[in-house]
Amino acid sequence: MEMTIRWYGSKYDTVTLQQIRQIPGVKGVITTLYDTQPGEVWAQEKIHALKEEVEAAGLHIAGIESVNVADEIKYAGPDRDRLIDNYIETLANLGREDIHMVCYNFMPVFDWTRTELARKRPDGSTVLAYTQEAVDALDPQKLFDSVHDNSNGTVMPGWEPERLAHVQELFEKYQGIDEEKLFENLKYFLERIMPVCDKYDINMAIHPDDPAWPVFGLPRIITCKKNILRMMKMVDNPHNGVTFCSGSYGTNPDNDLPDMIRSLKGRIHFAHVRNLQFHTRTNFEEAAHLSADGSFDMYEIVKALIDIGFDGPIRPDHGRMIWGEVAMPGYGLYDRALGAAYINGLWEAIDKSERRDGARADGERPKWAPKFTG
Ligand code: DNO
Repeated sequence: MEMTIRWYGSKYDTVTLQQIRQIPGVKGVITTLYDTQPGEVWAQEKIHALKEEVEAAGLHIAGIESVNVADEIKYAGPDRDRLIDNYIETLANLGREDIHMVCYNFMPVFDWTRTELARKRPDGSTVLAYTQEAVDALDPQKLFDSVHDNSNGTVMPGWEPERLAHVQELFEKYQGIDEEKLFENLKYFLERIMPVCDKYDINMAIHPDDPAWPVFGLPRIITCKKNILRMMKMVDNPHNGVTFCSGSYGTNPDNDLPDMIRSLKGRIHFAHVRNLQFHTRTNFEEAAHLSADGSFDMYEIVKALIDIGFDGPIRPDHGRMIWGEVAMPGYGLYDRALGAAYINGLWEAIDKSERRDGARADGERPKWAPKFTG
């Protein structure tokens, strides 16, 4: 695996590349052209400039999150072929710049959904949280307004004001789109983009729907093992893969995360690792990455990734807001840096003990030889 941090670009992120560079083990960033709208072609020069900026800070681009898919592709509107052509051109431009992993999602209208952006925890940190009751009581426009007003002056990914100014119209376009239709439209999209992915060796990594069930009556399909395996089979190309996001699939406690990881061997191209704390099935908040702080056994999640030989980019996911930081909710520096350190620690411990248990006779220890770097 390669440990990475998500970075939104110098115009949008409160965290700098220089800060990221000092997180132990991080050489790669996961980034995007945050000022492009879904459906627009990403010019190669713009991608190149972003790459140069990242490299000048001693880092590299380990992948893109996200190249967003236009709603019109998801609901199969009359303009979808032109929009898919644009997507293909963007992928080719990324490939030409030697970028080989693209995270995207196929959620209608809204990307990830949280109902609170700063729920206070007993230790004084604040976290993103979700209750179904709040979603059921809200109309979508209000939810958008509250996300917009509480993002500490940042724009939350997937909640772009330009697009969501038309929430009502968007909802109308999805009338008649059920799960089966959405699957069909995803298949159509993937079949059209696979040739360019093959040509430039681009791993597409679909992000799960978060939460992993329909919200506001809109269908959601990337929610569980059965559906994700269906998606892998329906376009059976190794470039058609997934972002394994523990915090998103984990919103449904019936999803056995280590088992899902094992069933996706070879098709996980990107991993988001984070923990949740459940109060009830439909009331949860985002915890620190540490197992003891939340509901998940993070050791088992990391172990499953190691067991399947996962070697793609991985990143800590949403962090708590701690130590007085003011940043995009979920995307501050401090708690994500702690998350990266914790995941690195789990990884090293599991990886080494598995290799050694397999390779060494009882009682034998490798020679202790601290390295001198000169
Ligand atoms: C939220 C993110 C999502 C994710 C997209 C991928 O923090 O995990 O916005 O990036 O769904 O397209």
